[in-house]
Amino acid sequence: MQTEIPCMLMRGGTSKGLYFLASDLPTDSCKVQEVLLAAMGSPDTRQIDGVGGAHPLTSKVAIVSKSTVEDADVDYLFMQVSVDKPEVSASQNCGNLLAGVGAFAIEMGLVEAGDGATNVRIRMINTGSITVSRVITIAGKVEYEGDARIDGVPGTAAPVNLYFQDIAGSSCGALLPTGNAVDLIDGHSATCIDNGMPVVILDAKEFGKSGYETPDELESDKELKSVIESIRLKAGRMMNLGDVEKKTVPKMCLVAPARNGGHICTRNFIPHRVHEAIGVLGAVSIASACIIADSVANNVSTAELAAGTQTIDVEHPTGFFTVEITSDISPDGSVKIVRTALLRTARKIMQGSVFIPSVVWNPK
Ligand code: NQM
Repeated sequence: MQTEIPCMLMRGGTSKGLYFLASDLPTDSCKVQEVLLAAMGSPDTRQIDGVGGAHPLTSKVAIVSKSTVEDADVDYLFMQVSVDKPEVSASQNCGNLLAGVGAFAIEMGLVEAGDGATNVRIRMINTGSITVSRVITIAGKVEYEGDARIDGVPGTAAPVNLYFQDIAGSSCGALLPTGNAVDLIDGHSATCIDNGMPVVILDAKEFGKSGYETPDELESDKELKSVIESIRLKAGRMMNLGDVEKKTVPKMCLVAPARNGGHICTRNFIPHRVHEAIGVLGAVSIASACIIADSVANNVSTAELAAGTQTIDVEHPTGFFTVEITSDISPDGSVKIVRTALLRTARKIMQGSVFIPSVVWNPK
């Protein structure tokens, strides 16, 4: 008999994945990984024997439980399930799947819904940081429908507002983990930054690219990918992430001047496929780099170097990602990011059970 595990399939922002209660999964973390691989149908480029969508952005998992700390309502552990390798990684956060966590927590009775909207305090276990997610709730139920629109998702839905505080250095220990706004890696200028997601920012021009290529054009350029991977492996060590060969961080971002009215144009390697849009915390890190003097991002962006609150529009292959950023200048003159806020949407697509072959997990 196959093992039946309750779960929900949700779109969170521009990603999609399975949402589980931690209590429905095995207690042993190795077993959890085997179960998630089987649920998604990995390793297999088509993920034909599971629910994964044959792309890293649709091969994601959120594991949610009541929080064990006082200042959060729920704990959220993000797991990236590799499509074509038998690998599951907890080395990064996912701000897109995060957009569905508040709704899932309310639906599963972990958080009581307020009238009109409910603020859910979510501890992101992967990095230990806390975010507040504002979910629209009407008469005690999550409202998924509404007028909010985000680029990369057709149609409209109810808004999910996400607020981040103190996420600088959450994976690498510092906003600028190398101590510099710019480093030279393999002869290229690189800004290594972590404001919620470790990202290495590179000037597309230095790589013979315009920065306006399509994801397919960039993905099919094998030489470019190998040059970028070589920089990534070195940057990973410089950013206190150790050997990142099997990790999904740091992300690699090619930047160019905005050309559609935004502040900067981006193409993101996550890290081996090119994003059709942009990751949430990836966008937060890149927007933060835009207001750091001399960074690779600042050099091509039109963002102002002033402290205070400003809105930064990050262009990506399918539109814009807008980050509201509040910054301060520390006594030593360095930039301190105080708070960021952004808009996502999420939708419950399916609720039921995923069936796992008993050879993978048979708890009876
Ligand atoms: O950066 C893609 C996504 C992500 C992650 C990635 C994300 C984030 O679009 O917070 O959302 O792996 O870079 O889901």
